[in-house]
Amino acid sequence: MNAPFPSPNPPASGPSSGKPPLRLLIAAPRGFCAGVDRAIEIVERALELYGAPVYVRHEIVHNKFVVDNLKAKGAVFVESVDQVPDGVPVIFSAHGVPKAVPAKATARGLEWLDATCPLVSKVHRQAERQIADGRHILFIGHAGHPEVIGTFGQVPEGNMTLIETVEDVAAIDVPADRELAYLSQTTLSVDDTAAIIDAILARFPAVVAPKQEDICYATSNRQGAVKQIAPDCDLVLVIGSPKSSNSLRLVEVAERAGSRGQMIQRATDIDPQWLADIATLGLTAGASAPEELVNEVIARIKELREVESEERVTAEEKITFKLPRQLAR
Ligand code: 0K2
Ligand code: SF4
Repeated sequence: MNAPFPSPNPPASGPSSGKPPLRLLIAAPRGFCAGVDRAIEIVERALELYGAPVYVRHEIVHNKFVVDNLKAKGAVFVESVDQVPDGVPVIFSAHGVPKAVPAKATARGLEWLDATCPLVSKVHRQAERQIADGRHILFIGHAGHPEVIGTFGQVPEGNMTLIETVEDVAAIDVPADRELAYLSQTTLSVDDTAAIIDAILARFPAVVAPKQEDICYATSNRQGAVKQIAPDCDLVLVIGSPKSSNSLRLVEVAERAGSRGQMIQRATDIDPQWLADIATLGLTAGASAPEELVNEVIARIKELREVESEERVTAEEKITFKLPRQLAR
């Protein structure tokens, strides 16, 4: 006989949950990298040291959840140093800034802290060195991205040409006797960048390469992890912001590896219909997306399906970066 009322505590999952099974493949590494950890810690430590408000130029990293948490602690986010009141410290985001930005802050007598990832700063120093050695730089990156704007702002105007695609290489217009070097944004597609570099080398065999790859370890490890799971997945969810270059690249990698890819900012973005007909779901998170959001998404998926999960680890990451000396304890 059927019970007159539904049980007050129905099983959330399990064989009797009645939910269809779903295999969940979770990519690792995923989520926060060392540069993001450091940038967020800089804002938190600055709030402790100076007290609120502390101003931050641009989203410290491209993640609304991170930014909202820091706002709640007293950080104020602006797009220009001009918006920072006198006497209040300002922090520059992980993506880096043109040289003119700290110069303006100094000229105004503002105290400033630089949360630029050391791996982005390394590209800045290489750009300066290539210019000092008399070379013109071919810079592989995405127009309008703050990291690209910051790196272009390390050298005098007219010394760097932006290359976004293989087609752009054919259109490069620099005097034949000008020595060339190439550099790149840290958060690009490993495969697209390799194709662009091949095209540059084919046209300019004498071009000077960076000492070490500019695409950072976190970007390439997260792409490698998605490549490993995507062929087994019907859909890969990427937790990240549409502004986040490294996260957008993970969606592309999933799609090129034979799955579908979908970016979500948090669990509430999941349309249950996406899961309706699938057997295997992949999950990863961009370098600016906290693990808290990964856990939230897993919990939501478990509300919808009977989940059997497996984490696939393709690399170990142990790298950490020191804080700026003003904040070192
Ligand atoms: O991937 P993006 O450069 O757009 O930046 P985020 O999503 O904020 O990730 C942190 C990386 C910052 C610098 O590389
Ligand atoms: Fe640094 Fe790479 Fe993280 Fe960007 S994605 S903050 S370059 S470690």
